[in-house]
Amino acid sequence: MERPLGVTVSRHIHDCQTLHPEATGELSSLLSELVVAAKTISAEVNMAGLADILGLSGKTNIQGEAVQRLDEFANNTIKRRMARCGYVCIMASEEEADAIPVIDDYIGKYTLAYDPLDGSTNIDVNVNIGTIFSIHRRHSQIGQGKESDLLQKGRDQIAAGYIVYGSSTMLVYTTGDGVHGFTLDPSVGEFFLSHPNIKTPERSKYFSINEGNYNYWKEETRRYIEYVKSIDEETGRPLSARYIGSLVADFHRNLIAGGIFLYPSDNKDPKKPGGKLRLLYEAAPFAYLIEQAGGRAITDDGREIMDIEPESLHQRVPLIIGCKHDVDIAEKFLQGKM
Ligand code: AFP
Repeated sequence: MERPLGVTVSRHIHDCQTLHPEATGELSSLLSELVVAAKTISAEVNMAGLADILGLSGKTNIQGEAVQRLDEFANNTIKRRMARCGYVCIMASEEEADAIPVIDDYIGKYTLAYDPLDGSTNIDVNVNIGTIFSIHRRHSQIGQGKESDLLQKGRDQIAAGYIVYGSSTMLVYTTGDGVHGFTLDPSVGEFFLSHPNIKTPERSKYFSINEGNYNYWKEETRRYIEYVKSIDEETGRPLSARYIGSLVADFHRNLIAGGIFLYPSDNKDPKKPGGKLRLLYEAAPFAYLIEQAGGRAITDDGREIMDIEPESLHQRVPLIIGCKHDVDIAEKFLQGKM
């Protein structure tokens, strides 16, 4: 029996490029290189449990290669591939303190910020994890990119997306023409379009927050969470609670099924008053995706995530993200207006 002819991610990226007559094809090529990195990481993630079984003293696998921690493997896979792809001038990784230069002969016109394996505490227990990426056009003119090229606000992204390694591997991305999702068919090693033009539901079914932090939250946050848990049939409350602890997985579920995710500021750690999540690698790319899908992303002090000018590579921000209707209500609570 013939297989149906699916739309591959490369075909889709190319078709989106034709919507922009000024495009040179470089962004499409950059995205295609990222797709290859994603497939490589996906294959390794699928072997996660086996690596230990096959490894000798946890150090070498059966081929005599070093068994790396998965997050280190993912970071190196993206770094090495993108540093010589020819389309990037500088990178920043959630795993590395400083900006990452590219190879001198391969300097391009884009910047790449990425979280190679988000949700890494879930790796060892076979729970969904993911890769997140965010792309900007460089500001500086020539040579290696500068850190300032990476410190651009979310509103200026030209592409963003994530790969979720779950019951199947999915890639979801936007270049500003909607949000599109692809599922990896491992039998042919190709991502096929499975979720064209994703729109997040108008209203949330789920709320996602680490309630273990309840006593560290501000009073306004506590009141909002009490509100979503209170019973009111007319407005569909209580919402159901779902929290995986991998932002990629929590975001993906809420994007498709409808939900609001919160990682608010708290007083748990005086060194991290702005919550836990990073602006460049987590909040900004997801804000771009959710806006493209019809939702909204803010901080708990009323700023639009997309409009925040980053001050440093690893800056943290409080994040409230999901269905617009629910983010609007959360905003009122967080500003003490409800
Ligand atoms: P790890 O990569 O250290 O597991 O952190 C994951 C994460 O950055 C994000 O993916 C989760 O939403 C969030 O942290 C979970 O944080 P808590 O464990 O504090 O709830």
